[in-house]
Amino acid sequence: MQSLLDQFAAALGKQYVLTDQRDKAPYLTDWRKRYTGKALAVLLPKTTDEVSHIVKLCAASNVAIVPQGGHTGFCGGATPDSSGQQIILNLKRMNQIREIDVANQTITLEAGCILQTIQESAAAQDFLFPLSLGAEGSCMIGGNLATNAGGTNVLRYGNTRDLCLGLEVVTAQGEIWNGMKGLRKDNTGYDLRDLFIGSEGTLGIITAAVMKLYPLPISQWTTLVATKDIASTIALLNLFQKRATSLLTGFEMMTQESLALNEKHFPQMANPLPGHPPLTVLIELSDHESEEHVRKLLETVLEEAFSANLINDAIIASNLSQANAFWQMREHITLAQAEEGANLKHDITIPLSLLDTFIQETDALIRASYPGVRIINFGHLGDGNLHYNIAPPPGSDPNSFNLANEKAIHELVYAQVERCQGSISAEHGVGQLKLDGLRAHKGAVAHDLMKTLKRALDPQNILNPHKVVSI
Ligand code: FAD
Ligand code: 2HG
Ligand code: ZN
Repeated sequence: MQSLLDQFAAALGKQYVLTDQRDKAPYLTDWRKRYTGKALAVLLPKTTDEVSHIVKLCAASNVAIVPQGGHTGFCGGATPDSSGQQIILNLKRMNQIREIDVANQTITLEAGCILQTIQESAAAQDFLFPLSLGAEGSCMIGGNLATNAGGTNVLRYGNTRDLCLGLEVVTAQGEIWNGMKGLRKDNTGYDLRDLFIGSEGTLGIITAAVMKLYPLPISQWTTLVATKDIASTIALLNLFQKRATSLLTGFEMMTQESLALNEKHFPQMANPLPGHPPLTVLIELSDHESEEHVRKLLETVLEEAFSANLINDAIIASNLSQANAFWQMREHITLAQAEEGANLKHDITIPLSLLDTFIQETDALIRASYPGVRIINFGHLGDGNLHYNIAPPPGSDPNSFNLANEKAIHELVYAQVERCQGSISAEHGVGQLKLDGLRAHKGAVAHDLMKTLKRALDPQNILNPHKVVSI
C-alpha cells in the first residue's frame, strides 16, 4: 500500500493525504455518531483533474472510495467500513463558486461549496438559492446533490434534483463527464444528470454543478398555529395551497411530544403558543409584490381557518427576529433528539390522503409493543414528509434499547409505510442505514434495475460499495 499512498501524495501533495490516526479521526464518524469506520487515508483534492487521477489510481489497485462532503448525512453513506482498506475522498477544498449568470439565473459551483455560503453569495446578487436545511452551515452542495436533499422549501421550489441543471462527474473509471450546461430543456436521450443525483456516491463523484437561482422575495411572513389533529392540519394546508398558491413556501408540523423534547434541552426554545397544543404548525408565505399584500393575505387565510375550526390559536411573527426564533424552534428538534441520546429515525413520505391513517395506526402499534417510548413526529407536512422518530422510554439506556429493538421497530414502521403506499426514504437517502430496508421495500424489479445500473457504471464496485445497493 505504501506505493499507492506515495502515488496519492505525488498527485495531491503530501499534506493533502492524511494517514495519521489523529488527522483522519474527524472524517471517520458521522454527525449522529451512529457510524465510525476506518480508512487507509483521507484524500483532499483541489481540482476535478486531481479527483480523476485519484480514481484512476484506486481503480488500478482495486481500492474502494467513499466520497464525502460535510459528513452531515443521516444514513452513514459518507462513513467508510471497518476494514481500513477504503479511502475517503473529501471534497471540501473544491469550494469555488465559478460563476453567477444573471441572465440565465444560474450559479455554477464546485462540489465542496457549503450550502450557506451559496445562499449568501446568491443573496448578495439579489437572488434566492432556495435549498435550506438545518445542516446548511456545514453540508456541501456535492453532498446535497448526492443525497437529493430536501429541507424546508421543497413544497415551493422542489428538492435538490429540481434545482439542478448541470453536473460534472468523475466516473468509476476516472473519466470526467462534462454535463455542465445550464439548460432548462435538454431531451438528448437518457438523463445522466438525474442518474447521478441521489446516487449517494455509488455511481460517480460529483465535482461541480450548475444550479437554478430565483428572484429574492421582498417580504416573508411567518406564523405559528395550533391545530388539534392531522386531519384539520391537512385541511389547513389545502386551504393555504388554494388561497396563497405559490406564495406558500413553508408548512412544517411539530407534535407536542417533539416540542417537549426541545423545551427539555433548550428551554429558550419553548413553544410560544400557550397550552402545549397537540400539533404546532409553522407556516411561511413569501411575496414579490409588497409586504402589505402578503400580510393581508396571511391574516385573511388565518381568519378563514379560525372560522372553519381548523386552528385554535395563531401567532404571527412581528419582526424578522421573531420569525427566525420560530424557525430555530423547528430546527432544534433534531438537536434536542441528539442531546437526549441515540434515537431511531424514519424519514418517510406518505400520500397526504393516507397520512392520518398512517399516524393513527402506527402510533397505536408502536405504543402497544413498546410502552413508554416517545414518538418524535415532525417534519415537512407540506410534502407529506414525516420524521417519525422513536426515542426510548425515559430513563432507559438508549443504546441497549436500540440494540434490542431497532430492527423490529424499523420493520414495523416500514411495513406500515408500504401499506400506505409511501416511501421509506423521503429526503435523507439510503446509505448503509437503509440497505436492508431498500432491498425489502423497493420492489424486486426496481431493486434489480438499480443493481444492473450499478454493475454497468461501476463494474469493479469501487465507488462507495455496500451503500444503497449491494452487488
Ligand atoms: P455527506 O454526509 O458528506 O455525504 C452524504 C452522501 O453523499 C454519502 O453517501 C457520500 O458518499 C455522498 N457524497 C458526498 N459528496 C459527494 C460528491 N461530491 N459526489 C458523490 N457523492 C457524494 N437532509 C435533508 O434532506 N433535509 C433536511 O431537512 C435535513 N436536515 C438536517 C439537519 C441536521 C441538523 C443535520 C445534521 C442533517 C440534516 N439533513 C437533512 C441531512 C444532511 O444534511 C443532508 O443529507 C445533506 O445533503 C448531506 O450533505 P453532506 O455534504 O454533509 O454529505
Ligand atoms: C429536519 O427536517 C431534518 O429537521 C432532520 O431532516 C430530521 O432529525 C430528523 O430526523
Ligand atoms: Zn427533514
